[in-house]
Amino acid sequence: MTPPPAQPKFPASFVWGASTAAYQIEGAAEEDGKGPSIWDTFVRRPGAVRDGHTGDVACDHYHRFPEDVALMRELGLDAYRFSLSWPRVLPTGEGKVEPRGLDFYDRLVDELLAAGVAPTPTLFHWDLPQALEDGGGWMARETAYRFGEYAAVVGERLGDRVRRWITLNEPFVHMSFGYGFGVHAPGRALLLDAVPAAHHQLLGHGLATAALRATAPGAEVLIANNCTPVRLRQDARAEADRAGAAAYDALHNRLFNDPVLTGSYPDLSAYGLVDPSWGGLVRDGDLEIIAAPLDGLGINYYNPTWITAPSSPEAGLPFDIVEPEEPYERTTFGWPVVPDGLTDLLVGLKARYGAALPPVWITENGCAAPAGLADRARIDYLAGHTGAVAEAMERGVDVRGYFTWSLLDNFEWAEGYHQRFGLVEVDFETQRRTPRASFDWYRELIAAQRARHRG
Ligand code: IFM
Repeated sequence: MTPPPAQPKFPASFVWGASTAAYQIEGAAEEDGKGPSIWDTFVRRPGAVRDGHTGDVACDHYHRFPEDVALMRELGLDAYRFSLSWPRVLPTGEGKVEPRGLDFYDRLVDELLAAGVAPTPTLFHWDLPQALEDGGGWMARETAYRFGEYAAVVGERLGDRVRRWITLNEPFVHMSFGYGFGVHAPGRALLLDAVPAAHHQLLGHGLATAALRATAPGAEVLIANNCTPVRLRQDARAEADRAGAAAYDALHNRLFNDPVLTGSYPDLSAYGLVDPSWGGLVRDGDLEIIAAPLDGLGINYYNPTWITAPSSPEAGLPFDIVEPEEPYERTTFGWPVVPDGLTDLLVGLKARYGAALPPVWITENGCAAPAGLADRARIDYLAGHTGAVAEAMERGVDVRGYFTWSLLDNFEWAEGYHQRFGLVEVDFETQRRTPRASFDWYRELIAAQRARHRG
């Protein structure tokens, strides 16, 4: 096992955490008045999810959360990032609150606090109430207002005990996979016409930020953006490749970071969006709402993206995504393992946004590794990436915490249960939880960091 003492020293206040999401772990898909979400619908579409897996039961966390919180306590976590299922709280996304749904999160928060783990809820991790999707989903501006109202309901109930909140998880991935390519729920393949789903999620973020601050005194509000450093291949450095890389960076990273940090959208003219209101989509005052000052920027990092100019002028996008030349290790998902990409990303954010960059939180980072308990690959991944965070901090980036993805093996969206991201193995037949070697490694890392500050 990689010895934790080889790890760099993080500040005493650094927060060590782990992340999950409601649809990926809770199960209880139809229990206690919960309404259907777009994922409950999507998983039933033939061929949508590998082997027809669903999140109906998942890790049965809805019933087993005390056992899961006990694992967090054993791990020594400072904080736990989970998401609330919007249709568990508001079965149709608006109007009548389902008290049993809200009670579940109330109990979870209390259990976490009793274990000394700070609850860090995300309000939206892709499981939109189906009723709202029926009205247009995030393509409809009204959904942003419904999201603000939902945030107020949750803030009122949990705001006396929750300090740090995350509004949205990875709006880029939800827009592109869910509305652009249709490989995630709601399964709409609108390609570039999916851009309203970006603006409306961001507007929802701004409205939810205000609602949380109004209902939860002292709330600290973050957004969790999936970010990727954009790289060029060694053999492809022509101007056209650079333009492709800039266009990709604008779509994946800047479309979601610029408005919340600077109150403006990046240049998307490479995508045909030339007029500043994007055909009336962006209304007067929207960007002021979206740019409400944040207490932190959450970053979900998995790997860089290599880009070239589009291979043919007829290609629908102003870039091609290509493979790197370097023979990187790969996760079982096939994603390259590139810890220094995380350092580059963080240092790049600081260079781009300067004083406008609030404290950064790594809200997700982890890997899918082969099944089994001796997950050497995950230990190496975590050691490399926590080291990369320390390197960025040495280079002046204010990083406040690190949440690994994920505490438990769980429902990995279109991959079903085939990709195992957990520090804890879950046997989906018996629901037995077994900590892996990476669990012990992370526990020892956290303990060693604490000991260093005591000693
Ligand atoms: O499982 C997902 C999570 O829901 C969002 N970020 C990436 C993870 C791994 O694919």
